[in-house]
Amino acid sequence: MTNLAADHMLEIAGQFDFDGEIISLEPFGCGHINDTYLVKTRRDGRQFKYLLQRINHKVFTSPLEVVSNIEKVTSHLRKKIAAAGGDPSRETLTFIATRQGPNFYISGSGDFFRAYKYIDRTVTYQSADDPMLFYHSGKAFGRFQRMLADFDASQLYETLPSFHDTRKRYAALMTSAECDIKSRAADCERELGFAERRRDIMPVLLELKDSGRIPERVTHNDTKLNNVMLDEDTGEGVCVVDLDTVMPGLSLYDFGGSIRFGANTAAEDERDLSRVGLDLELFEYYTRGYLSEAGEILNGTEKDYLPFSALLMTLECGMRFLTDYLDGDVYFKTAYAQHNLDRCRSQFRLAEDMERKMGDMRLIVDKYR
Ligand code: GN1
Ligand code: MG
Repeated sequence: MTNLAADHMLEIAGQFDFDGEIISLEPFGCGHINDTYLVKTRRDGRQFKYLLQRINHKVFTSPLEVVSNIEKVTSHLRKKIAAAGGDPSRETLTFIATRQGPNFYISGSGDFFRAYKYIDRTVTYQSADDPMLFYHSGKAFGRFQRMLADFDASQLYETLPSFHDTRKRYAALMTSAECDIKSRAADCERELGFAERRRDIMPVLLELKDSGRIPERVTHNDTKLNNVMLDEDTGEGVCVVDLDTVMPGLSLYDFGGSIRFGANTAAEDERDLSRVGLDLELFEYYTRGYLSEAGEILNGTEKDYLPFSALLMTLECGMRFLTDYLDGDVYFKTAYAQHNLDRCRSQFRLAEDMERKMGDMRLIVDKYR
């Protein structure tokens, strides 16, 4: 961050009702969409930490609706956590209001900011080197799902319409390939063919929802391992974060999304495809943790489709990266020219491995359902 940008951010941070005087402000985390900063303050010799975020309003075109969804969901969670004897200020997100009152600030340039209390003594991981960490993330997302099971999904805005509509994601990919505005489609013939051969499975979860076999729920929709804060000493799940995409959705989006990111033997953007694959041990740890919390609220069809959801969410993510590559990298942050194409290739390799291991995944789910 340049000094000028730092000055600007300090001015923005000054709008929020943080406790004490700001002593530092640093870029934080590694999200692909929003910009996050860690703010430290001091009062009477005590230090406090906060997260300040700029919401990407090209992606979230109605940031007020995003904030409203999070207010409703966290206040529901707060009650549930307190009733269970937990600590709501640690186990769910707490907004820090602006000095004017609302939980957001719109800067002169039209940028949209909000701030949260930082959750102390927790850590996040990009990969589960110890499978128990993944078990604990499964428990945390399972508990999140269970605590929201009685929340009326129709109270929430659909802030990113059709976010996990895999039929539309597939159609969008084909449109981008046809328009080919960056003349990149020729580099991706193999990847486009890979998606095309799987066209028939795109509507499977949507059809289950439409026929009433699986219910619409309140879901997180971006259940990456790095979106759960784990206790730095015990490794246990403390708080599910990044609630921007909380919307009506399917439990299977959340389970599948977690497996896609966390049970991969390599990183999401690994270029050496021989390293990419589904780690069945990690799959088992997550499934065990997740079902120990969410098992009682899921119906039989939801459980039947857990392994399939991992495949479909991985395909979806690969298609989204490929679409963005074809469109000229306008959605996801990228670190180099072919980053989105590499991400797509890696996701498709993982999807292929999941297809091979579908039977093994089913046997594992059967042990814990
Ligand atoms: C984005 O910003 P981040 O990293 O939390 C994306 C997710 C993708 C993910 C892929 C709003 O999440 O849907 O699965 O990248 N978020 C949005 O890593 O599109
Ligand atoms: Mg995130």
